[in-house]
Amino acid sequence: PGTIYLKDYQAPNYLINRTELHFVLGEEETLVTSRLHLLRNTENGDSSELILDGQDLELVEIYLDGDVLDPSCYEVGEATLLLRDLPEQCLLSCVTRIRPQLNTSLEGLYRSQTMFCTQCEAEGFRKITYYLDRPDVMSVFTVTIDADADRYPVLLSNGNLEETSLLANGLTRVLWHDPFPKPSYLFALVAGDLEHIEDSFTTCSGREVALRIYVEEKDIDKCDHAMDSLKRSMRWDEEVFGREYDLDIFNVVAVDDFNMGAMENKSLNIFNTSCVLCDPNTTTDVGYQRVEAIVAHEYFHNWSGNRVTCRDWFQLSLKEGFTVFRDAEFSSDMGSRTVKRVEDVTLLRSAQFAEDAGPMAHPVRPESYIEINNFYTLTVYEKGAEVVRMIHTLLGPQAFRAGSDLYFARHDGQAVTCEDFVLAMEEASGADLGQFRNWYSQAGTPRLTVTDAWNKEAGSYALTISQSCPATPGQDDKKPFVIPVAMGLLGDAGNLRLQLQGEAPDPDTEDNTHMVLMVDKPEQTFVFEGLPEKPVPSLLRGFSAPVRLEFDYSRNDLCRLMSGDDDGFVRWDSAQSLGVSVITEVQAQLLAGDEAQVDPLFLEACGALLQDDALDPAMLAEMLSLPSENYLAELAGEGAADVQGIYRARTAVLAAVGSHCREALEQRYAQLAVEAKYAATGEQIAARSLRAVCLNYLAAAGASGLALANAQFAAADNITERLAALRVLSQFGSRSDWEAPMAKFYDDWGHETLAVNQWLAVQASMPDDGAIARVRHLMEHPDFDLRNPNKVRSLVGTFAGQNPLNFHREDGSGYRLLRQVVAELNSINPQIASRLLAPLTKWRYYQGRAEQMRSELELLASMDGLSADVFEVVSKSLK
Ligand code: DPP
Ligand code: ZN
Repeated sequence: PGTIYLKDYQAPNYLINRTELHFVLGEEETLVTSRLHLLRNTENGDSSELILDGQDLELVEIYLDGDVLDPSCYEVGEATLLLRDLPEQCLLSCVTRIRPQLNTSLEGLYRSQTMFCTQCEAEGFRKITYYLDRPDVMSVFTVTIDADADRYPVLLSNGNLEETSLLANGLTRVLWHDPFPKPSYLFALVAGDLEHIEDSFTTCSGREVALRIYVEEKDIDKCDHAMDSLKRSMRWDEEVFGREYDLDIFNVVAVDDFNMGAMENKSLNIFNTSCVLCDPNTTTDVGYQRVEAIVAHEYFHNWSGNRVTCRDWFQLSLKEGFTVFRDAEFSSDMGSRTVKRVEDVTLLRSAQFAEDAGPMAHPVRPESYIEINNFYTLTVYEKGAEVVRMIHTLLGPQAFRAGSDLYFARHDGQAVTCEDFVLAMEEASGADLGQFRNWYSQAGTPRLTVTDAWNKEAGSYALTISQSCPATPGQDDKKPFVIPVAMGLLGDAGNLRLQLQGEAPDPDTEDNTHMVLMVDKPEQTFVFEGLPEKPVPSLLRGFSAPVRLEFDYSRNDLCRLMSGDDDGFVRWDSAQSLGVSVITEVQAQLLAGDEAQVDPLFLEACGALLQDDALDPAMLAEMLSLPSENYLAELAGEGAADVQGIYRARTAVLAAVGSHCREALEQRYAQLAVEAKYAATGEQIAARSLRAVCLNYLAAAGASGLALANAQFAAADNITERLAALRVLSQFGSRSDWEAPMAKFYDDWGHETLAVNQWLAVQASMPDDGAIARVRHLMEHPDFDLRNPNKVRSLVGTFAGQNPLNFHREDGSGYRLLRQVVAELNSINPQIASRLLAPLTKWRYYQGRAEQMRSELELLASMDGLSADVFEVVSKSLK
């Protein structure tokens, strides 16, 4: 497979102004007739040759302007259709035969259970018909679908339904027309025997929009939360971004077999069932929040993605980074802003930082790829959103909104670049984002090293901040970034007034305790004056930039920030840092053969937190959660992560806190019991999350915690509490503790796919010696299916990603298991195979494991028939 470069971008030499498609859906095969209204793109030369994309297609007929095309005028290649001597304007028509029933890649048109559905982003449309399958070719689509009336009473595509008729042969025919030009990746089709719920939304200008969610009949009661979320998203986008919906209909369809979470096809969003269905017995609290966020994300794409789309796939973050920023703002407004921020930063630091330090590291706007599917990454999405957030911080909310308005107004109906976005932000605000653009072009996580100096006589305090960025593949030397460092200074009685040396006091704010320092040079010193005492610096408030920050805090300083800072994020982050430092210390003690001695300071800090009734329980739950094993491994650095040591130390700290704070934990646990019927309200969710944290500590500390977990499992009226109990029992108990409840869970909920998936995940993350045999055994379970991405992710993905102790077993059996599954999936579903592989690519991190991990990668590399997806990840990570 070859490499594609951003620098080679060329505009298409033909445009497709109108696209008419006719599908005849059958049980063996589907016939697709296309009518493409082509127009030469004279801006881009006058070549009469056109190369269309096409994959796994059988070309049955081909016509030009109504006449059969002479075979000398075209050539069918492996993944192309080459056309010669095309007139400047013409109608090209093709009939292709495809076999959706055999399509296990879940790209293009395929079967999921009893229905037909599509997934065309990024390059799936070429598996439907020959086309210019690239986002800068925008076309008005008209779609006719013929299908068996009994089997497929529901036939959907983008835009408006214009006609329905019954054909003589027992087929229904529908005609859909989408007035908005769109790229092929936003095309969608669904056919099935589906039920739907319906609601409506009145837009700010008074248009009535019909909202429908389509699901299999058995799931019809699980749609309400998604519908409410959709309406909230539509209102929020009007209020906060001034974006109104533009058609009279908006459809959502839930499908079981789906590679991604969901897809923003114009007016026909297709969702993975796991990201849209909600029921207290199948969906956890976190799941409810995820559904709200993803419904919003896909809806927001209607403007940031669909009305204004990407010129090429290197610009993916243009729509994804911006839309993740938008959905994060939405979630913050719907719930707790600080908790949402903590969740996002946790993901960024434990997974995106690792990606940015690994063999697949790439800039937010990559410069090359082999397989674009490999670039739907945490870097493009989450770091991309952080870059947009920094622009928001630099410009302020009003200028940012002006920039967003200008961007949408100027580029409506166009396919544009990240540069166009930045230009609109600059023009609307007057800001110079020249150097800021390095965030788009340079990979790697910048490191900020901060030192301080206190001058008692002068009452001045100096912070010296230096930045650097490690080399990443293809980028050895990095230019300095523009890094907004939001900060404050904490004194004995609270946050201190900030006065920078050489700057006039800010007349607007009497109580000036917060500021954003612009770090844009390799090293800078900021001096604060007029201070009554030596402060503790509160740095990177709200995680104002996606960087690693190093400052030599004492444990006392961290405790002070934890309890006394104005910024919720810094309070949480200080608790994390304290946790890291304590766990690392215990790890060294255990390694030396000593007993674990957990610093009493930490135990008391946890105790104090538990007594803090003023803190939001959701926030308290976050502050009391120890850093994850993965994050600790990431912090250990290359060649130094000792998973067993980390696990033992972390468990010892859990147990120590559990014993030390037993009374307070038991008290909180009891107090927070939710008596009311399950509801996914902020208050209930907060209570359950803090209870789960308490239960975890108590169970780590011994039998009484396990007894509580058992009682919780028996009494729960929802999956959140059931799973929390099962998790605790299976993490800290012995077989006799978890065996019966594990079996009971399946007996009770085995008929609910989404519940079974989580049951698989709990078992995949168990730390005991039987884990690998258990995962292999579960792969034989009648409910497991290698063709279903959700099942694979739940069982194998969780095992490799969330069970470090067993994945990294010394005998290499964890690696072997993953390699075998990837090898099998390579031909079934390359996209999922390549994603699953990620944990093996981190071979540089793990102490004493590099050879074993590499050798599994090498085995994959030597396989016949390796997909481009897996090839790219394997070959880059072996470099
Ligand atoms: N469906 C994916 C998303 O919305 C890709 N566009 O992020
Ligand atoms: Zn998206």
